[in-house]
Amino acid sequence: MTKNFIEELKWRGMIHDSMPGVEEHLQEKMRTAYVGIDPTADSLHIGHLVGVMMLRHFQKAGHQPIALLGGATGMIGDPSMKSQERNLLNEEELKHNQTAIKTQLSRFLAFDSNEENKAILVNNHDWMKDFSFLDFIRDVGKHITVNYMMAKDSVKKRLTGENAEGMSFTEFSYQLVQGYDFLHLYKNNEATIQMGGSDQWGNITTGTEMIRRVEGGKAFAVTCPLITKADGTKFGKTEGGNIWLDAERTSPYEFYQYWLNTSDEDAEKFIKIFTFLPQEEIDKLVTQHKEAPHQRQLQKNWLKKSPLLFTLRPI
Ligand code: 545
Repeated sequence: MTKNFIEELKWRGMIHDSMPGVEEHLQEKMRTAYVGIDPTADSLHIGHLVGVMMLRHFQKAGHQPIALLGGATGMIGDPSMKSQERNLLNEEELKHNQTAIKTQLSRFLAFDSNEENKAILVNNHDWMKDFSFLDFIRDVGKHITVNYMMAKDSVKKRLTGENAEGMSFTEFSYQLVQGYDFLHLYKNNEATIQMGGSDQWGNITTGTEMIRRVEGGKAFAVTCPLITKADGTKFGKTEGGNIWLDAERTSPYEFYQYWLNTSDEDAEKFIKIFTFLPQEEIDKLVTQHKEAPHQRQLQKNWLKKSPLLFTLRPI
């Protein structure tokens, strides 16, 4: 393939973990990978963007990206790294959120192009809605032990330990549905890679395990780090709340200010994650910036070149 997708993400600081062999797997031919997004809100915030940027890089490297909208998983609620049970979303909230997220994703990924590796949008509700409970616990549940499920970091502290909060069967079963998604996309779209933030490693590996046990197939997990700021405050959040991609929630002015006020250290990190500028151009911008940091050229410059600007137009 044109260039090494993993190498490109590595120097950008976008790889937290990846399964051995994925680089060779990607060099052999065009591959298909997916990232899932649950419609738990009616807008993405910039913390969710890294998964989308990974899909964009994946496509630029000549591979086929799939974005999965979690119409079914959004009805359950992902317990990964969450310290307590979430409230279930009602049907109209889910419908509303799905429409909004779909619109936002279409700004970053061209789902309607006629390229060979055009981006595809799928919704796991489409294949889960016909699955009866009996068929699911028989045909999917049989392949994964409860021991395996409980061993996941993503749910462990909720189930074991002295102050374990406990977890509903609903949330506990979530990883089986996400795991089945991967199996479904492996069988129907030849998807052999699932990507996501580091919080998704447990859910993704339940899928690679299902693919191994049911199909005897090899599939891979690639995760990106959850973005942190040098001063330890949470990325994408201000005292006013999240930095949303929806201009009705975060005004273009606030959005621009957030990036402008990024520290020099963070700007050097974010320019690699949120733009597609090549390494030599980024190195040049960083060197210039270091000569006159007070001009904030790095902060001003990279925003102009970032696909983030697509989102400044109100929806
Ligand atoms: C569902 C079914 C699949 C595969 C994945 C999923 C979704 C996954 C999950 N992902 C997170 C998410 O956040 C809510 C978005 C609000 C609009 O919950 N189980 O949907 C985040 N994801 C992006 C990154 C993430 C993750 O969308 O993976 O780590 C945040 O950076 O938390 O078959």
